[in-house]
Order: sequence, then C-alpha cells, then structure tokens
Amino acid sequence: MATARPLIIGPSTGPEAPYPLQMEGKVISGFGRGSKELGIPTANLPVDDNVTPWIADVKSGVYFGWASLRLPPSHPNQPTTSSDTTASTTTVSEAHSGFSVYPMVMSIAYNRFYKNTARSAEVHVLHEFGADFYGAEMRVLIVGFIREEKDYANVDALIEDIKLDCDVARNSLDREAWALRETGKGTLDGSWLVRETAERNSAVT
Ligand code: ADP
Ligand code: RBF
Ligand code: MG
Repeated sequence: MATARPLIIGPSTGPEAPYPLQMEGKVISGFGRGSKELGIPTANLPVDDNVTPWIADVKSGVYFGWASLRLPPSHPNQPTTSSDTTASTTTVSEAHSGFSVYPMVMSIAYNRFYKNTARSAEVHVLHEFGADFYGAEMRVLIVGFIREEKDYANVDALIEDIKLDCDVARNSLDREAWALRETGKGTLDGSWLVRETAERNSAVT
C-alpha cells in the first residue's frame, strides 16, 4: 500500500534557495539496467564535482525542474519554430541556439557499482521522443526536491512511485513562478537553458 505523498512541491512564490541548481553535459550511456523497458528512459549525464561542485553536497533522491536539449539535425524531434503546448508538457523551441526545453524529473544517487564514491545523475524528460539522443548536449535547471531514494520490493512499486514523481513535477511546474518565461507561461528565468553554447564556456575552471 502506497503512503500518501504530496502532489505538489514548494510555495506558489517559486523555487527557494539553494534552487535553482544548474548542471550540463553530453548524454552518456548508463548501465543499461533497462529503464527503457520500464517505460522510463533516463538520459545519464556525467557527474564531475569540479564542474558541478554543489552535487557533492546534495542528498540522494528525486529532483524536478526543466531540461534543455540540443538535438542533432537528423533527430526526428529536431526543433522547428513552432511550440508544442500539450496539457502534459510544455516545449519551447529556440530557433537561435537550437535548444528545446522540457519538464523533467531526475534521480541523483550514489552509484552502487562504484562503491558509493560516484554519483549518478539520470534525467527522465517528460516528453515522448521519436529516437534516442545519446551524445546530445543537455542542460538541467533543478528547481526542487521531491523525495529521498527508496528501496523497493519489486519493480512495479518503483514504477508506480516514478509515475507519481512525474505527476508531482508536472503539477509543481505548472504554476506561474515555476514555469519558464521562455515558454510564455511563467516568470522563472530559463535563459541559461537556451543560451548559445559559447557564452557559457567562457568561464574556465
Ligand atoms: P542508459 O542506461 O544508456 O541510460 P536508458 O534505458 O536509461 O539507457 O535509456 C536512456 C536513453 O533513452 C537516453 O540516453 C536517450 O537517448 C533516450 N530517451 C528517449 N526518450 C527519453 C526521455 N523521455 N527521457 C530520457 N531519455 C530518453
Ligand atoms: N531507484 C531506486 O532504487 N529508488 C528510487 O527511489 C528511485 N527513484 C527514481 C526516480 C526517478 C524519477 C528516476 C528517473 C529514477 C529513479 N530510480 C530509483 C532509479 C531507477 O532505478 C533507474 O532509472 C534504473 O535503475 C535505471 O538506471
Ligand atoms: Mg539511463
């Protein structure tokens, strides 16, 4: 029996410190533990404490926010100048930088396979894609924390909780102070998500 969980996270006034947190990288292969077979593919991002110092300090668990992707020209979901604004997702296509924005849920957790020394960061984008996008540039703007990681007796219980995470993310992001200005539906500053790449890389560490 599932424990009752809040269906919306955070105050109507918008994300609170330390959020939003940023992270970016090229989508890498995970461990092929079959998240796609669960119907929940996760785009894995490399975790590097030097590039993303905050990641060493945050707790393991499920986060939500916005992700942007720059898909290659050959990808079926390559942005056009149109906006796709269905009830469940908000997608904005930025013709200039080539980044499209989507709502997301993600898991940040210690990776059992590396004896708890390395974090894994996996983003489930709340959008149906026509093809994989390994190697694509992804940026993530985390705006809040949903829950801590749990152990599950079976896969169905995990899937059920992740589906609920997706609902919580959608509900929470579907408020003015949590929705992106770039989607035309909110006031949250998402300019970093759709910025041209060179600007960002000028800060060398
Ligand atoms: P891996 O173990 O390699 O991460 P997954 O089964 O988690 O494999 O699948 C992840 C891949 O699926 C992503 O890298 C991406 O290319 C693709 N993908 C397709 N749709 C989505 C989506 N909605 N969210 C995240 N990744 C997706
Ligand atoms: N794995 C867990 O063992 N416990 C969890 O609570 C858990 N929560 C997740 C929440 C989200 C939103 C996502 C995308 C994944 C979660 N996972 C969790 C990780 C999941 O097991 C992982 O995607 C697969 O193991 C494939 O890498
Ligand atoms: Mg994955």
